[in-house]
Amino acid sequence: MSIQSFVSPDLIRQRFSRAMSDMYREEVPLYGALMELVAQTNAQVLSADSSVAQQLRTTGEIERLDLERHGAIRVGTAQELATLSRLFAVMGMQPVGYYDLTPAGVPVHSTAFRAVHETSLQVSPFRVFTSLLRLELIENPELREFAQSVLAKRSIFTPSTLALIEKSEAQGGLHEQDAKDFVEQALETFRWHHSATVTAEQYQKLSAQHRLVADVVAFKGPHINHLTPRTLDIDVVQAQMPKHGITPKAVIEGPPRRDCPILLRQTSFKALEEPIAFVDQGLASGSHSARFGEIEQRGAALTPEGRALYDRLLNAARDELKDFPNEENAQRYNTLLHAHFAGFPDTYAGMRQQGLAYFRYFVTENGLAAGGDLSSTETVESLINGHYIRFEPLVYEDFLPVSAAGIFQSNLGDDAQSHYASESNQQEFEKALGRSTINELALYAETQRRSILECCTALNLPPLA
Ligand code: OOG
Ligand code: NI
Repeated sequence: MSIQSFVSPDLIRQRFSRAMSDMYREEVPLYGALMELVAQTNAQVLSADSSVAQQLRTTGEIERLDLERHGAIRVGTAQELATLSRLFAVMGMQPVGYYDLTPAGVPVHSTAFRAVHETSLQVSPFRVFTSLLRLELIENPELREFAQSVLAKRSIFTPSTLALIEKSEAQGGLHEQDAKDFVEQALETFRWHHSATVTAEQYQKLSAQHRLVADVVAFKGPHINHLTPRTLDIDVVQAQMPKHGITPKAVIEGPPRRDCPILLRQTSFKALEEPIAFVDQGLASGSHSARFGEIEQRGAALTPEGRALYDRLLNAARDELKDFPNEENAQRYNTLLHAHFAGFPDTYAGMRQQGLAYFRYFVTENGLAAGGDLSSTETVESLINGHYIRFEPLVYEDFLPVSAAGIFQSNLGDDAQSHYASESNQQEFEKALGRSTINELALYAETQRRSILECCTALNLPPLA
C-alpha cells in the first residue's frame, strides 16, 4: 500500500456531504422541496444577471454552488466534541471560529467545522455548525447530574467509525474501501432516532429546563437538525416559500438586501413536530421538534474594520426596534435595517478602498499582455488603476452569532428565552475540543495575500505585501 492511494480528505468530505444530503432528503421531504426551489431561483438569477454569473465564474463559485450546504448538530460532552473534531479531520474539516450563544439565551457555545484552504473549499464547501451544551448552566443540581449520567452512558459513534478514525490518524489517510466505509459509518452518528433514551417524565423535566437540553440529552446521538443550501437571492426564496408549502420565519437574519452582498443572510422554516417513543411508552407516544430547514445567501467576507461596522449598524437597528424581531415588527425591522446600513458602502471598490472586505486578485488580459514590462515600483493600487489586475470579493465561509441565535430561537419557541449571567468561555470550549479553534479572519487575510502573490508571480513582479 502506498501513500498515493489515499483518498483525499476533500473527496471524502464531498462524498460525505452528498450522503448526508441524501439521508436528510429521505428523512425530511420538505428539505427536498426547498432544494428544488433554491435550484430554480439560482438558475433564474444566473440567466437574468450575467454579471453575477461572470463573477461566480471568475471565483470558481459557480462550480461549487450546487454542492454548497451546511448542517448543524449539538453535542453534550467534551468527549463527544473532541471525537467529532477527529472525525471531521478525516474529511479535512477544522474547527473555525468560536461562537458564544449564551448572551442570546441559548446555553451552548459553538464552532464550525470546515475546509480552510480555498482549493479545498472549491472541492466541497461543506460545513457543520457544532454546538456544545453548557451543562454547567443547568441550575438544578439533580437535573444536571441526571443529564450527565444519561450522556455518560451513550456512545454516539459506531465502533467501526472509531476504528477508522484511528486508522486514518495512524497511517495519515484512508484508502478507497476504508473511505467508503467511513462515509457510511460516520453517517450513523447524525441519523434521526424515533425513540428517546429517557422516560416521558424525564423528557418533560429536561425540556422544562430548556428545550435544547432535551434535544441533546434525550436521544442516542446528535441528529443533524438542518441542511442549508446556498441561494443567490434569498428574498425571492423567502417570498416563494409559502407557495411551496413551506412557512418561513418572520425576518431574514443578517444584513439587509444590498447590491453587493456582505457576510451571510439566513432564513429558516419552523421545526417539524415529529413523533417519538419514550422508553416507558409505546411507539409514537410523544413528540419532539428539532429538525428544520434553512437557506442562506453568502456575500463578501469582512475585515475586522468591516465586521465592527456591521456589528455597530446591526446593533443600532436592533436597539431602535427595542425588541427581538418577530412577525409583528418585521416590516419596521427591515426599514430600520436599511436605514442604518446606508452607512455601509455598497460597491466593492468602496469596500476595498475603505478596507472593509477581503478580496481575491486576478491578473487581467491586459496584465498578461504587459508581461515582464511592469516596473518593480508597482503597488496593488497602481496595478488596479492600470487594469493589470482586478478583484472579486472573498466569500464569507463562516457564521454570525446573532443570526445563529435567531435561528435557534425561531426553532425553540419564544418560551425558550433564558438569561444566563455566565461569561463567554472560549478556553473551556477549546479544552473540551482538545485543540484551539482557528481564527477565521486570519484565513481570509491569508487567502487574500496568496492571491496577490500569485498575481506578482504572473506579472514578474517582486512580492507585494
Ligand atoms: C444551529 C443554529 C445556527 C446557523 O446557520 O447559524 C445555524 C442549531 O440550531 O443547532 O445553523
Ligand atoms: Ni444553519
